[in-house]
Amino acid sequence: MIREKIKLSKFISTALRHTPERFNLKLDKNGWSKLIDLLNVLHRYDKWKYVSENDIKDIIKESEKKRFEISGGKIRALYGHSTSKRIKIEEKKPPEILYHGTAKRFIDRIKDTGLLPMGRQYVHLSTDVDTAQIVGKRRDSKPIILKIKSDVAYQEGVKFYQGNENIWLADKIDSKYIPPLSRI
Ligand code: HQG
Repeated sequence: MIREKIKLSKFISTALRHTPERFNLKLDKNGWSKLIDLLNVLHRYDKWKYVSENDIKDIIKESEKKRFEISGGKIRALYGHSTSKRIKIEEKKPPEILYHGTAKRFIDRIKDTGLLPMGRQYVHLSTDVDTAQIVGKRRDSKPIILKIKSDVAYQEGVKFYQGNENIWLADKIDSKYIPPLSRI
């Protein structure tokens, strides 16, 4: 994807995941904002004056990750939120195993406290090792990939939510669901 589109995608992520109030953008309880409102925010900036609904649709189509969803004149981020008001995502039964890519330096703490949402509203998990590698590489050139026994956690009452095809969310993952806390 070209640089301008990556920048635009990052800007939309900031607005829909982190600081909608900074742009006077209203998100409903499921994280939806009116697409026209987002376009109006973008059009306040010289560099985004040209942006149309189709440009945003192209970004969603061309991105290697499905970060946003458009439906009925509305748009929302599918995961990654850190807004003060928690975004409600539908609960769902997860696949048997999920993965989490992280930095070596976090492993001891994860062993103690389990996986926590940290700066976001949910813990982010991946359906496959490749996706987990990409996530982990943001923080460590040789990330550790943790395997999560999501089926056992789910049976024991841990809630899971689906972000997109490859990304699942959870409130907290206790370390007892992450054995043997080793590399794959
Ligand atoms: C770590 C991006 C210490 C956790 C990505 C991670 C993903 C702990 C970091 C999505 C911990 C939080 C989310 C504990 C967790 N002690 N460290 N108890 N529990 N951590 O960015 O999962 O490209 O909030 O391992 O690709 O890295 O923006 O979460 O390293 O899909 O669309 O604390 O964001 O998506 O970091 O990434 P993050 P994440 P986009």
